[in-house]
Amino acid sequence: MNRRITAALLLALAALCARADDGSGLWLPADRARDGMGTLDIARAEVEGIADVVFRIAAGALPGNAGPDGYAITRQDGRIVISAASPVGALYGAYHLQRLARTGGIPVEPDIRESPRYDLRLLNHWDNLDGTVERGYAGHSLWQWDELPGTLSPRYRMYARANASIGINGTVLNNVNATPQTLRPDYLSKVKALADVFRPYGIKVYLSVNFSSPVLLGGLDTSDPLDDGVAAWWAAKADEIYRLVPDFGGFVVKANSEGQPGPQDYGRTHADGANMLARALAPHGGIVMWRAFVYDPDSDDRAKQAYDEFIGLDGLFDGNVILQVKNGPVDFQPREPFNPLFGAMERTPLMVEFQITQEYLGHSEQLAYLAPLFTECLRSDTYARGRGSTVAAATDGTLFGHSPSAIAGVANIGLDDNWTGHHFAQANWYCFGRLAWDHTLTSDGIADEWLRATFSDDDGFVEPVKRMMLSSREAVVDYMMPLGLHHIFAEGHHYGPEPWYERAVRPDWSSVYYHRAGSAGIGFDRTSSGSGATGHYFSPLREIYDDPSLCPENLLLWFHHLPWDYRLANGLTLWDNLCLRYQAGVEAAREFQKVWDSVEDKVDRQRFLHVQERLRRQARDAVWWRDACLLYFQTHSGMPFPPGMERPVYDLDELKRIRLDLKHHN
Ligand code: BDP
Repeated sequence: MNRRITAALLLALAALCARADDGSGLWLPADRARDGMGTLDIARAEVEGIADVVFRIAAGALPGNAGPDGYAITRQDGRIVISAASPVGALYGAYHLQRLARTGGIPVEPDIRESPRYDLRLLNHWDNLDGTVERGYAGHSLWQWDELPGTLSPRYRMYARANASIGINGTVLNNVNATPQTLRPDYLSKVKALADVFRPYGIKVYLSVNFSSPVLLGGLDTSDPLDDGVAAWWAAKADEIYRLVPDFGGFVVKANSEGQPGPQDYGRTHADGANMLARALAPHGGIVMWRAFVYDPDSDDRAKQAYDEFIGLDGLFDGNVILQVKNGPVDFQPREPFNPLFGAMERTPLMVEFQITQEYLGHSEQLAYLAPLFTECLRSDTYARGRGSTVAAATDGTLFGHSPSAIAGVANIGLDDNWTGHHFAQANWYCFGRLAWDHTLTSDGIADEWLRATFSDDDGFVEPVKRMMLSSREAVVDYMMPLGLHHIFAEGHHYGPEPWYERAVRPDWSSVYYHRAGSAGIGFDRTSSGSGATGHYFSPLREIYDDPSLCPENLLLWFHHLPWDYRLANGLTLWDNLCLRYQAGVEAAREFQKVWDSVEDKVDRQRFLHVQERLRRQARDAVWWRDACLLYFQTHSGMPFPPGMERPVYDLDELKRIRLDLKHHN
């Protein structure tokens, strides 16, 4: 081949490669730190080339009560000074500086003082020891259990770095549906190896434990929390763990929930179970995060169960127990009201559990930026102590004074090159960390930061794409389950619609249990004349939720069963409103495609095509959702589609035959 042509080809190839990005770098610049470095050296490496920085670490380096993670960034004699009480605080300061450099620049005279709102900012991995991930949509588990502890994947340190850069300081390595094997000595040595990699980044490891471990692993004949032998078994196990991992964080426990064992198997309470484990960890400074995700097939309303089971236990938990409560009373739906346990258990520390992995929001196929969902919950006013008693205040220690305060997010991270499957799902990992650090940050501000650091600092890219992100969660709500509808997903995979699903093994796993559509109307009556769940909220919320004319429309069918011709504020019937919301969702998803195409020349080819392909699917699946739900609900309402609504393109029977390939979705 002619040399000049070869050279030209090579140049073209190089240009193409430069425009390719697999997303593995996340929001971070190239890593200058190396394996084996201590925290302060990492901090130095992170700011190398960014500014002339001096670190000042001293117990009293910061005014007031900034805590070990706080930092200040100022300038003195021309140099940037990062002051902190601990090396980890300095590292957070370094990441702050790095973020500024990537998102608009470091101010000439910085006067930054930061300390996190929550003490413990945790990811929960639902990773199994066999490498699968429950509700994971980004490939297999990051943890290579077979190779540990001998081989350390380079991704472990990258993972720690990414987390530290957004303030996450703890990780629960394994699934809440925990196998007892995790606590075997060989697995504990693997856990130690991971903890050693994470430690310089300020990240502690935690484990989910199976409550029956004394029987299943220890060979005891009971796991009764009030049995001395059982308590001794756990105490010895805790000693063994702390010998390997002196800064081990503690346990997460899913007990008496979805078939998992727990103290109720022995006629004991959640408090009995949690306290027994807490006493095993207390001498070492560890904590128990006891989950409140419980529901019973016999209960008349799944949304009431956690409250009913836990409210009477307030004040009975040991000081190192935190109750880990999902944001809503059912299960990570696209929209739920906040869980009424928040604010209601004054004498027990509660933490919010969010789900970052989009089990119910389109997996890693669909773009749904979750900061609006997270902030909606955190800023909801519980009215526990009058106005301003937000979920955030009730959990961050300010309202009731509990410490440590904590928050958790179920991770969306896997072995995929880009970590999270969808490039935009990285933003959900990112925004969870940022909000755990400071829940007063805005969805807009976080999206802005993330886009600039991850894609491009060009306003022509950032502005339209940010608008798309900010409207994406509401779009998903609209085309999946608007007006307070919830849990009308297909059996098994929770990706597509199946509002006609009624033959579940338990009624509360079917869709009809939740929407209750019939000729008389649609929605779940949770008012004082229905299941009474509205009574779990403080006044004035209970009255507001109880009255359909006061209830926020976006929660209407969560709390009310209403006739199809019920009139909403806009004067249109409930049926017409439902139709138009579904339609609006479809239109929004189509708009995302146009927005993305409009920034084609501002994004590298690889990520552009990847996102373009996913958005195409999102628009298609939005139509699937709209048609499935509306055609099915129409069999109950018997009402025509409103004139302005686009007509369904599918037949109901055709949609009922769809079976998804679960390999990609579960
Ligand atoms: C549900 C998931 C299930 C989890 C459960 C939990 O479908 O896989 O095990 O939550 O949080 O949303 O325990």
